[in-house]
Amino acid sequence: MTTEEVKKKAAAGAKKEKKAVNAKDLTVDPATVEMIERSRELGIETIFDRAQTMKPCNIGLQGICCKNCAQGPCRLPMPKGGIEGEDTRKGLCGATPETIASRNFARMVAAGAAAHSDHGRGVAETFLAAARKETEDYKIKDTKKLLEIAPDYGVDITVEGEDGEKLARDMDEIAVELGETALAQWGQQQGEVITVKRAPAPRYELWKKLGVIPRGIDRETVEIMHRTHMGVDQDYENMTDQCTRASLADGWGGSMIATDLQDVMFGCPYPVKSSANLGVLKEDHVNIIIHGHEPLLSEMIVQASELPELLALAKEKGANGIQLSGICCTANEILIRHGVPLAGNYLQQELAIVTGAVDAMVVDVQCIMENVANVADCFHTKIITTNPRAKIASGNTIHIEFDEHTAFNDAKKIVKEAIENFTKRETEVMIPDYSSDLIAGFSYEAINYHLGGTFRGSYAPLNDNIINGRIRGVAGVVGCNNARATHDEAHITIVKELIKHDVIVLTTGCNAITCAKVGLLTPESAKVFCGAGLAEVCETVGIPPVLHMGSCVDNSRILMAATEVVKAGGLGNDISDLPAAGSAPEWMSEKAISIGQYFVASGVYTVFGVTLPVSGAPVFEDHLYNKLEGIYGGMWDLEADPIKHAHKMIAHIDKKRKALGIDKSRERVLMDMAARQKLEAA
Ligand code: NFS
Ligand code: SF4
Repeated sequence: MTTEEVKKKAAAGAKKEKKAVNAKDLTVDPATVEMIERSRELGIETIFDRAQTMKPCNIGLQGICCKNCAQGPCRLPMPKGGIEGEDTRKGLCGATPETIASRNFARMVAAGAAAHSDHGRGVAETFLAAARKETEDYKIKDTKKLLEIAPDYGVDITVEGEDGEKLARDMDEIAVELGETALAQWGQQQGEVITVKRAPAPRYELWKKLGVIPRGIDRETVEIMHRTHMGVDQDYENMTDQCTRASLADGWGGSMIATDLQDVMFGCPYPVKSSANLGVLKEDHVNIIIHGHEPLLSEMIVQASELPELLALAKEKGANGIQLSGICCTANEILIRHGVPLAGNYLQQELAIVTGAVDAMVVDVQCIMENVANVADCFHTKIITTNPRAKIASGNTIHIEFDEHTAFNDAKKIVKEAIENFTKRETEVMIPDYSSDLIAGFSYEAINYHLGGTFRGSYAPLNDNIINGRIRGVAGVVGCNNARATHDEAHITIVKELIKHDVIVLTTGCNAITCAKVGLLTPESAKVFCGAGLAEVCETVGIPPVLHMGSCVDNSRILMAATEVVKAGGLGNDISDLPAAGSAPEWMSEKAISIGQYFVASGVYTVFGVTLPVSGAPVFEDHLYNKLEGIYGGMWDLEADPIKHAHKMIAHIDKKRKALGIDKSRERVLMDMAARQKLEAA
């Protein structure tokens, strides 16, 4: 389509808006500003426009709309001015606001845990196929990691020789048994999800005492669906316990197993260089964007796009090469293992297509906006769906099913489709000229190596720097973008505020992409943005102050890093003792709720931005925000203001430093710094 035709077509589909909000008020990312403006110039409607024309429902926002049976929906909005005296609000069946809000919350946990875990199941199935050599396309690549994790799954890595000596066990045998054990965690009915035992011993014992250790990954999610059916669990505390079981089955189960097995198949990530933002697209290349979550697909596409025959085909079609890039967590997966650049985060998916330079957007599962199909329809861009779970009904997408047994061939077909499409570009290409350098790929193993100095080193040097006060604490800042908040603003403000106060940041998901775009994933940024203590550590070790650990499934890496810190000693006995906090500044996905719950149950104070759908049920809200601290040592919080948000985390970190008796050391470091700066100034 020519540019004029695009305008006509878009105008026919778009709703007329009153007055467009200035793009600069919708995002702090200059590339996104340019592309919002471009979309408007072409008359193409995006989520940024729809967020203006459609406001959220005030009752749903408070979490107190129940539609779990056909006598409802029953809506129990907070009376203006709050509750005076007894709260008499009830649904038809008598359900209280606490019951309704906790049921809705639990269903979010179930959906989030299911999304992560179903991803994990697919990985486990493919892993097993690879181990049994039923597929040529996937291999057991990282045998070092295989041997490291096998014992955690109860898999022997040695066999007894004839004289009783220990001999190395056959690698294929180990892999098959590991795959079988991993896959069995989903359907297991009794006992414990095996990887939960990786938590620090006191944490594991606490869970055991509370009776919240997940029995099987699928079972806990199904039980949430049962409990939230009309007329079942009507006790918000009991419901929260089930949220814990299902979320632990995610974070310490499905997600953790996914990360483990992906690392063994595709390699454990170590730091790589790359770049981020829409400027990574190349006008003279075939641009393929991979969007979604599962590395099973993207790993094959990375390989296919390097095939000489396909590169030759691209040349033949007039392109100078094939440029792969990613959006959302698929982007993070192929970045941390191959250095493939990041095109953008969640809210940039439609805008990537608006550049006119994307020949194919290949999607699998999760966080894919249905509207990409409408935007693509205004251009030559092909949307290629690949997963049988995730098709788009729109007539202008194509489905090339991706099967683990024929994966490489499927990937070749997809890449070829994109190359053929390169010649069909008609609309003027407009790629915003923004991209930033980055270093990513800090698995907990890599952090160990960087801070410890040897592969089998330990977290002791990190702990020392926390104890001596140069590093004030550790924050995990993760999660989505949300069209109800200014794109990227809270992410950047919170992370900068944290590192300015000497809090080192571990990041994943769309937060990681935001940090990448503003240069926070470079060692050089330490000098510019960090407090003196953290800057000194980063400069000495040569690491960025914000460590990119991968996708949202890789939040399990943060749990493992926290566990390593506990093990290294000197900072208490459990994750809840650590000067640490979690944050999801711009969350929107149900996965984030599952993640939040497993962080909290793991002992982490976890602050969400934007909103949480519990404000209409004050007793349940108090349970999440306050009471859980007495049970788990971690609790939820909500703070939409980014500066206050960061300072709530810092206050919690300081509270933990004080409890550990290391608050004074920090004062000494700061005095040292001041003294040194004075000397330097003199
Ligand atoms: Ni996480 Fe990753 Fe992004 Fe949110 Fe979606 S991509 S799995 S859910 S939007 S961070
Ligand atoms: Fe209303 Fe109760 Fe039915 Fe919910 S379960 S819709 S509160 S009657």
